[in-house]
Amino acid sequence: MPAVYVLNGPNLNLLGRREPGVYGSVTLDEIERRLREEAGAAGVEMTFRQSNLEGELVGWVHEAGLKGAGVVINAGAYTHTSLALRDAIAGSGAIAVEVHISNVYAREPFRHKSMIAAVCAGVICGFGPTSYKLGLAAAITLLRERTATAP
Ligand code: CA2
Repeated sequence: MPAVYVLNGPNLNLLGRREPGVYGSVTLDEIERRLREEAGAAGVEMTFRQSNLEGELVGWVHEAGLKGAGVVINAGAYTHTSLALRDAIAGSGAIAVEVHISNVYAREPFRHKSMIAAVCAGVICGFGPTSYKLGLAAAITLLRERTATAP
């Protein structure tokens, strides 16, 4: 059964409780619930985690890679700063999809640069919680393509 890790970075535990004007009113628990429905319907095993610690996220990327799982990652502010996460994604061999709730390109210039985008298969941003659903669908599609073309 294909597996996908959905990883969330710093402060995303505050979703739906603070700054609703920027990030909306849907909580991270509700995003997890919606994704579990999607993953279940697709026959995919989903692991959903959040951490405010860079090293913990790095460890989970390694874990996903060792299991041959895909990764959907909203790295939060670490997106723009973390060489460690970039190296972890590149080194893990995992198929990774970067997602963001907000349209980072419509925001401050410091959010226009992603440290991890180049080592991800692609980036989805600006669709609110739907970014996660699109990211999961992309990761599942890529995992299935990889399996279909494996020697
Ligand atoms: O739009 C996204 O998903 C972001 O990854 C969210 C990050 C931000 O640093 C990125 O540039 C874009 C921030 C996550 C913090 O989430 C909060 C939610 C509610 C209240 C405060 C922070």
